[in-house]
Amino acid sequence: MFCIQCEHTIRTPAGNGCSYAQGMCGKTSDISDLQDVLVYMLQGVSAYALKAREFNIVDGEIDSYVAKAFFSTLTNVNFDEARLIEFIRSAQGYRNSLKVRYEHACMLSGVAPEQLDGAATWDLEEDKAALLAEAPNAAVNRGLASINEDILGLRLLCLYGLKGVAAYMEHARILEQTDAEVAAEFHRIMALLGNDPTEMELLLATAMEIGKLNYRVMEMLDLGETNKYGHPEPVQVNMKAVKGKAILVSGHDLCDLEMILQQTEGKGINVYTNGEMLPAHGYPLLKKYPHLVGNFGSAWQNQQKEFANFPGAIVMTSNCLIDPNVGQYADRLFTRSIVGWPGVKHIDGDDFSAVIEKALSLEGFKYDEIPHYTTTGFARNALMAAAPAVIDQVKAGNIKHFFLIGGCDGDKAERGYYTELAKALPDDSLLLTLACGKFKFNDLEFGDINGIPRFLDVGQCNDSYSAIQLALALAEAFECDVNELPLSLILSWFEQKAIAVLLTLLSLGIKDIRVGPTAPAFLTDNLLTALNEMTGLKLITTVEQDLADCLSA
Ligand code: FS2
Ligand code: SF4
Repeated sequence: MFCIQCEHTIRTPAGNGCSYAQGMCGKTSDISDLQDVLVYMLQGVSAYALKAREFNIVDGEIDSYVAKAFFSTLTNVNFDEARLIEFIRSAQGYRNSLKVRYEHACMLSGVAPEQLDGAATWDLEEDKAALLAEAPNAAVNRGLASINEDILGLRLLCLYGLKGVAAYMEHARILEQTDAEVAAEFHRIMALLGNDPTEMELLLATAMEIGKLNYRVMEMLDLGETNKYGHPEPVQVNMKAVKGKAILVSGHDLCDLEMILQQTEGKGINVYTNGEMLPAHGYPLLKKYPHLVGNFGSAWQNQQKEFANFPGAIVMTSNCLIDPNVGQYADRLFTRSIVGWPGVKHIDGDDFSAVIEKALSLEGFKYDEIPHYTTTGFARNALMAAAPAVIDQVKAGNIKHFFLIGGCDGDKAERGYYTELAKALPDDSLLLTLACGKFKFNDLEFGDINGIPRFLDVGQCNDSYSAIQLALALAEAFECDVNELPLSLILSWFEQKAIAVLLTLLSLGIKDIRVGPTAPAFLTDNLLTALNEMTGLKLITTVEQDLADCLSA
């Protein structure tokens, strides 16, 4: 195995990457190798999806399938061999189907079909041993002997960024948002990466194209969520337990939460959000359910302790899942969609009765805890509604700086930086946040500036789209470039969605972003220097230093 896609990756003086029997996330070498085979096979599907488009052959089912299957290879998503083998099997079938249709169209048009190579020609036996035997040919560091590490690093920046895009495409698809042009661009980049490009300029340009593609996908996702559930409104969310039977819903998919809320109505079960599901409380058509009682727990890295203490059923609708056997709650855990863990019950379709039965069979919370609240719901519309007042306060000199501190959470001690930074922000600044990194400080009190809350939770990681809209609106109001605003972006990364969002921000020309707690291990020193020169991207240092630099910029 060789995997280097997340911030947890093993770093040694001899080199970076999880390459032993098991990754830091708990992924076995077999799972890692099967994921490599799947990704390479999907690149072959994309190569033929692209050729087929030359004859206007567009298969929406296959377009959606490629993004969904690719999503299953993100960090902390799918650890189930059988599911991955099934994904590979289907991918091969789809690739063959597109190839036949493409060649038939060529024949009808009297042109010779192009002979593709690499993943597009891969014929695999479908048993596990045969698939694993092919894994070295699919490994993300294949051909390393013939390229330098900077090229590999850029390929991986693109591959991992595109994984994040795929995840958002799948989230958008569930909300009935698909787009054939987006799918075509996605296939183009998938196929390109499957051909192991070696030119640095091409790869850098591709990274920016991935960022732009992701911006479009986040826009689709925003549309899907707001069309279906309304525009989020600021809301206080109780973070303490309420007496009674309970279901905990984690991950990003609002549709799953809605179905669970509908199916538990009148059954005496309280529903809680966890992790990235917290912003769901702001959506009018979700917060109307009185039995959506609050948020339980914090970010993914704490789930083994927090889920073990949750006396009800737990549903993982998407990332981040970690080993449920450690906390011994696997028997009351349910996975959805692309998520999988061997032995954990997977819910296909729309029937959550198994979850409800499990919740009813468990004790639930015995007592009400003293409530403690956080606020969420400052997504696009709420921010835009607040923008005129914010602009007035900026003009009056009462708001002097905006900080966006967001991204992924994780368990490294260095991440305490983000808590300390939030605490150290000057009183005349606003703190916007998003994604699960907010749990580092969203239980703190930040007060307000003449009625404008200083702490603004914009939403999930994909709601970076809303934060970008606010930045653009402020730049327009002050007739300046976004980079001239008193705005500092200080991000925390862990997994591939964060890479996609970072590429989006860079592709929009946003400069001087700080990222931490450590540099992505797949980026070499040369690449970090190049990105710094191009965009001002830099690593976090100390709270005091970074704050001083941000405020003096
Ligand atoms: Fe947090 Fe994990 Fe949102 Fe990331 S729940 S680190 O995948 O997607 O952010
Ligand atoms: Fe290692 Fe992260 Fe890959 Fe897991 S996902 S094997 S922790 S690099």
